[in-house]
Amino acid sequence: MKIVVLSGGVGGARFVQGVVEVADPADVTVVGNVGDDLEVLGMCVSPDLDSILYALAGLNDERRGWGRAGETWNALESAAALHGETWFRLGDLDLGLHLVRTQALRSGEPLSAVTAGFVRALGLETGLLPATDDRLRTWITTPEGEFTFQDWFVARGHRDDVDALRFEGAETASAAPGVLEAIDAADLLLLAPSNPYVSLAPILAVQAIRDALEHRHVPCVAVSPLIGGRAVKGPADRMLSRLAGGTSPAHVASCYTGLIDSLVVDEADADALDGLDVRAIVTRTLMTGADARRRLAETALGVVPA
Ligand code: FO1
Repeated sequence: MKIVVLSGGVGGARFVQGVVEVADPADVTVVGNVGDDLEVLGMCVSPDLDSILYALAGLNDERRGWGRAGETWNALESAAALHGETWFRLGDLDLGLHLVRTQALRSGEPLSAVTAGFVRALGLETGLLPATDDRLRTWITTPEGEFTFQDWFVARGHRDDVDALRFEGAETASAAPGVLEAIDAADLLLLAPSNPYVSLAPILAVQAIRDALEHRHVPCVAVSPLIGGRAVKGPADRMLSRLAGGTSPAHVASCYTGLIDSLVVDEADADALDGLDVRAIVTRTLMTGADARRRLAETALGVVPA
């Protein structure tokens, strides 16, 4: 069964790990968000693609959710001593990847080709594609002004309420090579339990990807990132309250109108299915460890008979 997963970083990467553990990894293609990408100390950083890459390769820091296990921070400390910028923490192991990517991008290689090179180098069978090779950046409008995604998320600790989002470059962005072909060939489409506004909306803002999902001939299943109406981590619940008017499964599904057939929701939300206009699949969604993430992936895959 061929599967395409649209995913953001941390929570999405954990889910993707579960999917490749219960399906043939070679049959899975992950399309990652690039709206969070930024330049730090001259390095081109793609946090969500990297979280997925590290998770697939088993190099990820499970507890932190981003970056590499066993990381050290010597380069960052050296930069700090020289009054360099350190608000966005790049570890020593992580830096190697950013160096290679930055050189390749500056020499004109597209992000999809650079990412495919990393997948090959790490011996992975799963496809990992950026949503687009074009420049697409998420901007967050708050009562304090408009900020780039990482300024708002990391530097300001996502404390400001969000009034609106803007995906710079999305109007003219094309899907990266392979994305539409993978969607077209898929037997199942999955939306990872990522933040609908800042992780999945930038992918869906690429019109050709949205169109491909709208015109799908196979089931599309989203996994809600909320448990009992609360985010496990991060600002998804606050954003849903403010931008969608609530945190029920119906509010989550309203972010994906016309794009999904089923929503996987936690048992804690089983009593709050009023107004949900897609099929609900109720299970335990907290990915506490390898078993839990595999069970969640199996439930999502269960929509298509084996
Ligand atoms: N998140 C933080 O909260 N603080 C950081 O300093 C930070 C550094 C970082 C470096 C590389 C990387 O791949 C991810 C990093 N993240 C950091 C995570 C990232 O900002 C977000 O989790 C994602 O962009 C949201 O999906």
